[in-house]
Parts: sequence; structure tokens; C-alpha cells
Amino acid sequence: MKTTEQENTPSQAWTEDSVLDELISAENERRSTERFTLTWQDLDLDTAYRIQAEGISRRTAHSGKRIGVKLGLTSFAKQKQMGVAAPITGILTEDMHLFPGNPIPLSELIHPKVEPEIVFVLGEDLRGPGIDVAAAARAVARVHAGIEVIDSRYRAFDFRLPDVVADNASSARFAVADTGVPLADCDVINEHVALRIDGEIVAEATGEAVLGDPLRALVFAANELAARGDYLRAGEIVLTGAMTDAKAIAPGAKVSAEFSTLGVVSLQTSDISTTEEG
Ligand code: OOG
Ligand code: MG
Repeated sequence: MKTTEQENTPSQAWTEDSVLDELISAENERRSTERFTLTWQDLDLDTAYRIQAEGISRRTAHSGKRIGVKLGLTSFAKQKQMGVAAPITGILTEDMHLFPGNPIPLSELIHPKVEPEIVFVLGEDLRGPGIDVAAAARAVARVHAGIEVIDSRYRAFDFRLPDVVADNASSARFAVADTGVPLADCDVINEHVALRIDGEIVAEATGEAVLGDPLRALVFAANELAARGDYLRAGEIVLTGAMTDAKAIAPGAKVSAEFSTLGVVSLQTSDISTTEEG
């Protein structure tokens, strides 16, 4: 079928259920899939967030409980890289958490990329709507260095906003440095990070890249979750979004994100090759 015909073909009758089944199969079978908006052109954000929520409830039923929330596409670098111009939220579960010494399991992933992130751990619940930067700041217990490993279930990371929302914002794995600091001890806007792969600096940024202030990402999360009757809980981890564009990783690669005051978080990929694109 020619591309023009494909674009114009009416929905091949995707439903919320069949979209979710396809995303789960793609993840389990380590294969990518075509974005749904090619054939379901009016898939909207409310529907996409419902698909995401159902995916999380199935995931938490067997793989681990919810432990946090992530922001996606909060920096211009990421919005430009992905061609999508609005922040989104996703949900983090226990089974996504990589601890020191855990490799990035390439044999379980499709085409993973790494990105450095400023991470908040909450000391109290944060419930929108109407959250502002001051309220968000009060809820933060600690700030940590983090690396997110994203892995879109879409072919070549080609998606529109509803696709990536349904796919839980490309969530795959993440790592957070053990020790954090109180918010008062970290100027998160000017916090600098250098992302290294195999010793080489591949990207650099400061916290300002994240909506001008990573606390604004936390504000966005609280208010966005409130629109769907959800809120951030005390103790939850919040990944505020990539400060730089994301970088693909080869088997055996050593990745580290070196922050100016938050310290270093390091990961190594397993040396088993991925099934697609590397
Ligand atoms: C979407 C997820 C973006 C971030 O930090 O911006 C994200 C993607 O780029 O696949 O996690
Ligand atoms: Mg991210």
C-alpha cells in the first residue's frame, strides 16, 4: 500500500483494548509497532491516558506496584528530537527500577536510549489542581541524580502525542542515585549535568532546560494528574524529564550522568544485543 493511501485509510478499527494489547505484546515480544495515529487519526489525549491507566493497572497486577511518576518532553531538546511539543506524564512501577549493579537489560528492550534527569522524592502528598511552584517545592523531600532508560514501543520512536501517552511515555527502566539532597541545598535551575557514554561527553545541560525550572515539571505533573482524578503520593519518585536529548546505547556501553551537586549515577548495558536498531 502506498503511503498516501495508508494515511487516508479510515481506522482499521483499533479500540482502546486492542491498542493496549498490541503495546503489551510489542513490549513482551521486543518488537516495535506502527504508531496508531496513522490509522486512528482522532485518537485523543483523554483516550490515550485511559489506555495508559489500564496498562498500568494490568502491569501492577503482576509486575510490581506504582512507585512514582515521570514527566516526558519537558525540555526543548527532547521536544525537538521527538517532534512533539507538549509535556506528558507516565507512571513508574517497581519493576522498572534499576539498582546499583543492575545492568540495562538489552535483551528485554527494543531500542533503548538514555537521558539524564533531575529526580524529586516527595515528602508529602501533592494534589492538584491549583499547585504552584511554592506548593510543589514544599512537597519535595530530596533531590537526586537520575538516568531514565526509555524504550518506545513504536518503530523508530515515530509517534504523535496520543501514541506516546498510550505507551506510558516510553517508560522502560530508570536509575536514581542513592543519596539525595534537600531542595534547599540544590539550585535545580542551575544544576549542571554531563552525560557520558564510554567516557565521552555526549550531551550537557542545566536544570533550566526543563520547563525553565524542574519544579515546573512537578507542578505540571500534579495539575495534569488532577485532571484525571490522580495525585502524587508522599514517598513517590518523580522523574522531571530529560535535560538533554536521548542517546542510543550499544551492548557493553558504560553510561554515567555527572551532576554538579547531585553526584553521579552510572549504568552499564548488558552485552547482549537488542533485536532492533542496534
Ligand atoms: C518520550 C518520553 C520522553 C523525557 O524525559 O522527555 C521522556 C520519548 O522521547 O520517547 O521520557
Ligand atoms: Mg525521560
